[in-house]
Amino acid sequence: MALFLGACGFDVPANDPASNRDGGSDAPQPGDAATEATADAPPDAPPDAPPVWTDVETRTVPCSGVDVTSTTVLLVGVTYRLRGTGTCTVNDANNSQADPEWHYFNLGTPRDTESGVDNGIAIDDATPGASKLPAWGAYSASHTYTVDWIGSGATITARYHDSNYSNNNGSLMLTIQAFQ
Ligand SMILES: [Ca+2]
Ligand SMILES: [Ca+2]
Repeated sequence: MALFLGACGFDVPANDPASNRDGGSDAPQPGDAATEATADAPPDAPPDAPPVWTDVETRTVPCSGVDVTSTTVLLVGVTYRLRGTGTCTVNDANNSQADPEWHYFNLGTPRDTESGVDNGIAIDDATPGASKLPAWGAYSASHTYTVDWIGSGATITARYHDSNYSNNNGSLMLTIQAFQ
């Protein structure tokens, strides 16, 4: 057992002068204490504020289908949150309303898609189609949705997807949140 511990550095021959300076586990040494003081905050320093989800950029996303590119660069591999909210008009003939994922909710059962297009705010996807990212989730009467989004070391571009932009009015809101 002693040989094993010695190999691991927890036991030092009594005649080794090094044991008087460092490596002894039974008594604090000045070198150890200094290292710990550097690594840890002083006892009387105020604690760091815990990180919280913080809005870093909020942009208007017109339902006319124009691209909106963030000024924020989302760091690669870092998890952010995107919050989409608001309502706009996606058919001015029947006043069908839309939010970041759903539409028609003011006229009947909320619809996810229309004419083969998944209506809603898409990120980094310029082409309306049968699916998009993100999927903002189940219908919410508050019209507010939050999803995680992993940064790719670049800005993000939002675009409202619809099968027919000619009868749209208004805009939605997109907020980028960072845990900081
Ligand atoms: Ca439309
Ligand atoms: Ca949808």
